[in-house]
Amino acid sequence: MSTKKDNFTTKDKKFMKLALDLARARKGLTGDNPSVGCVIVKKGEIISIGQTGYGGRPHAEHNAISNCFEDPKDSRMYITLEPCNHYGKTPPCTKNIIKNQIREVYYPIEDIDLKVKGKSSLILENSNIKVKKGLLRKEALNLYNSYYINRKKKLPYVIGKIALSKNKIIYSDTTRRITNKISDKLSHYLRFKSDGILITSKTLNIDDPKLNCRLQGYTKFSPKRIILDKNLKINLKSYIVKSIKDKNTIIFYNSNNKTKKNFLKKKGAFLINQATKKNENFDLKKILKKLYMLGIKNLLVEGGDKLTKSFIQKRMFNEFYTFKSSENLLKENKYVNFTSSDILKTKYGRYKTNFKLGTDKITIYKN
Ligand code: AOF
Ligand code: ZN
Repeated sequence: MSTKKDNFTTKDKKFMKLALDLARARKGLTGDNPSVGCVIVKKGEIISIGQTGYGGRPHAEHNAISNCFEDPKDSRMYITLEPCNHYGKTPPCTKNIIKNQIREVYYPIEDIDLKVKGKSSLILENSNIKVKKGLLRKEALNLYNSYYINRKKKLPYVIGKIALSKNKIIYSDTTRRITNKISDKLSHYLRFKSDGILITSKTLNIDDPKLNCRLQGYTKFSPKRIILDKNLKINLKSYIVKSIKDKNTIIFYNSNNKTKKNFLKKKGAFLINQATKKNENFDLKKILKKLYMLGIKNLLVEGGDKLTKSFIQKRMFNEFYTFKSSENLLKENKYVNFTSSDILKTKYGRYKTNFKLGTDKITIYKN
């Protein structure tokens, strides 16, 4: 049965939705490559599924074809993105599709990569394969928003996150924990989906954070740690410094402190001497450009108040999460307020979603 509007059947939508779910699940874990999902259907039954491999290869179509439990000859393939048609690090998926005599190929949108864009349908149709485009297009565009930002702007997709109490305190030296354990799981999920996590040396020295992903079994997906440390004030006894190895830590600095530089380099940190104007902080846009070049396609910013504000003011977060507890924190001893509530509304007021995790309220603002 096809719906009037778009000529796709309910079943088509179901299969493409599954392919999109597969792609979404692998999102953030495919490096330079977009995460693609693929479902192969024969006589109305699913005979295989596939996702882009960790790090970006093999491609989803290759994985799906290899995993078929029936000959894919005369089957229909649902892919979340135009299949590639070029020799990159892997051979063209179109060739694999033709070789396996797949009869019909459905994909919602074209690839933005100019090596690929718009050429696949002709290649497939020349081999008598029926191609249908546009199925769940809106959902696919939404999924590949970060890929488009990466490729078009040469910038990482940036997610910001802050935890605050009901009375908007983000740090108190009397109570360290602000939000609950379920919220913790979501923040670690955000780390799992990111290639890099950015903080300042000021936050590092106050909090001594671990910055890793502590979802059980997923620690190996912890993001690279990126520290903004203009004057190389990083505490050498901190957890982050102690756990530096194999360039898992990128430090931006602008200082002549040779002893500290050599110490950090020897430990295995990746040091970047980033010029700044006198008495000014780093140009965040330049930092993001460098990070993109270094392979950071999805960046999580777990800033303090100041860094977060700079990102909000420049609308440099693509998404921003607030994790708000239902409890007030005492304004005693040392504490830090979140000072960006108003500016957040003016800069990001248009698109936001709310939901509850236990008694915590999560709000996602979108650019
Ligand atoms: C697909 N399926 O799962 C993905 C695709 O260097 P290569 O061979 O890996 O090619 C990289 C390009 O392939 C990448 O820039 C993007 O255009 C496309 N990604 N294509 O058919 C996939 N991830
Ligand atoms: Zn491919």
